[in-house]
Amino acid sequence: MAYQTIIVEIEDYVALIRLNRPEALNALNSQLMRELGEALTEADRNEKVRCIVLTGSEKAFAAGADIKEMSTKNFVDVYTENLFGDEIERITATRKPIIAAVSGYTLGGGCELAMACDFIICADNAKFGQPEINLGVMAGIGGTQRLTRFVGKSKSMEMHLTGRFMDAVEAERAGLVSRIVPASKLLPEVMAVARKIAEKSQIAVVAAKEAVNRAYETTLSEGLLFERRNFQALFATEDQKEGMAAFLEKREPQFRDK
Ligand code: CO8
Repeated sequence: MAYQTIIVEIEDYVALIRLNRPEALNALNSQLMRELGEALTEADRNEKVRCIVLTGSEKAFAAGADIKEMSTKNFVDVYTENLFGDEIERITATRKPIIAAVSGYTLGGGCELAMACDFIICADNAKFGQPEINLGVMAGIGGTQRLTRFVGKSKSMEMHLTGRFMDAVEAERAGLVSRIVPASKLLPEVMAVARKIAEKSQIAVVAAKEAVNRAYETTLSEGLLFERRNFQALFATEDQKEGMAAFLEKREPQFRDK
């Protein structure tokens, strides 16, 4: 499919989706969010995709929702359109793992988009923030909830109320990102992680992703039960037999997603 605001490449079972509005530091407008949703739906369906990487440019993952596009809207517009509401849910509904490879400005809706992915690996030049307060508004696609779960109330509250940015080191220390890599190595590193995930049994990958995400949605006892059922269910797969046999036979497993 031809997109104007994103670029999609598929290689080695990994779909690399690049946000591509360099003139606006990848600000998220309606077209970009719609195209991203379509690309994720395609990637989820495509048998040649086993992991997804979402990235921007070295200067900006995304500098927020498009302020120009939003500036003329009133309450009725954003309420009726449910601006970006469906699109952000499309990201969390994606069954295959999505890694956010984040470099430079990752602000407002851009930070919220990265946090809606399954995990974030960032470059050493990354800057995270929820500066909507400076525009007389606030986060609207998950920032107050997801950032708080990632970094705790104090830091999240301070960031939402002051609009200050967090650098990569602070983000890693606070648990927002899984790790930091040099900006020039970001994409090769993240693609290597994605290829590693793509080699696993995809049944186990989806089951594990579902279970980790449950930790954000439910009580501990329900989450533990969900985990146990997924664990038990994996014993109905050929990949479990293959994975354990390969270990005992000291060879690499050949997973077939069965
Ligand atoms: N929207 C639209 N255009 C943008 C945005 C944006 N968020 N960010 C940058 N741009 C544009 C600039 O206007 C500029 O365009 P032009 O050259 O035509 O003037 C171009 O990108 C380059 O930007 P700068 O010249 O400002 O670059 P600097 O390196 O000087 O500064 C900054 C970089 C610090 C990132 C600066 O651009 C900035 O502060 N951007 C805005 C950051 C921001 O406030 N983000 C939050 C936006 S609101 C939001 O995300 C709401 C989320 C909730 C969504 C709910 C549903 C919609």
